Amino acid sequence: MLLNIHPEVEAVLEKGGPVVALESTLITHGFSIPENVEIALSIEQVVREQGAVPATVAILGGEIIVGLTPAQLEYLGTAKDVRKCSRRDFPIAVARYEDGSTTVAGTMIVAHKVGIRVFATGGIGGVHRGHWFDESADLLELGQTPVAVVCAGAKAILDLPSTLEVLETQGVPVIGYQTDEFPAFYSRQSGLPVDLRVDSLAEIADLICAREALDLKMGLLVTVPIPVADEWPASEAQVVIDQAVADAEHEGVVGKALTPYLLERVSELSGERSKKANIALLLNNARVAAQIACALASEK
Ligand code: PSU
Ligand code: MN
Repeated sequence: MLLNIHPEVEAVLEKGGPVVALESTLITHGFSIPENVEIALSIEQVVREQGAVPATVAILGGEIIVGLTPAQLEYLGTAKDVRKCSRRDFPIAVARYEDGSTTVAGTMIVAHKVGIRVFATGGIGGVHRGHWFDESADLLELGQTPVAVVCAGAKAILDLPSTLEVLETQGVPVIGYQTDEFPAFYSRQSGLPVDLRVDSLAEIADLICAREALDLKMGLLVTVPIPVADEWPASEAQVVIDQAVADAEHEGVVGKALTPYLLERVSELSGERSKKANIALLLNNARVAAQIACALASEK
């Protein structure tokens, strides 16, 4: 079977209950063994604590899995040569019976196929600094796949103004949850405005329902700033990020390897600092996404 939905996830979806999709590239390309699996399990736990069901998405042996079991998650977290899957990678991974982790783009595709309306991640991909032709497939997916993506904005390893321009071109509403500014992942502010600030979960649910009623096919980006206590101040982060970007340039890293390279380099250069912030914002986003899923489920 091409698509394998975990029975628990399927049962909740059938009732219109709250489900939150989760990506798996952060497990295979974002963090290292064994903390990657621990982090993924904690994210799932946070979703459950809010009363929603987590559905981590990946490809195992060419089969698309919606809702990894803990054993499958452990396997993926330790497997070698896992393909990082955005839209273009699906036919390859499926036809060749490969293991694949899904990016934001890849997870949106699968979430929409099975009727999951809300998806939590850390940060979306964007336009790379100095490589303006390198636009993450996440941005184009947001333009064509109707899923609400909850994130802490995009990392300052990216060109944030250009990223927001592409989101505008793609017709993606950028919502700030309790913020006027587009968050910059490790830090709460970027100096760039969101399209709309909302302060309640009910307002987010209304926006999702309005988009659905209009039958518009784009995603909705819900940005949530990292909690104040966990923030890595932009002034400190920027020095490290500039160094990582320069190193990537020097080493000639391009294409799908660029984002994982930059993430790892920032982590190395900052010690535990970037990782600590990254984990904190992932848990926070999962919590907000689960609350949105619950608000949506109770609207009907
Ligand atoms: N940003 C992060 N951590 C991540 C990613 C992005 O802070 O792990 C991952 C996500 O899965 C995202 C992908 O969808 O990288 C984007 O990769 P690219 O830039 O190659 O499209
Ligand atoms: Mn890219």
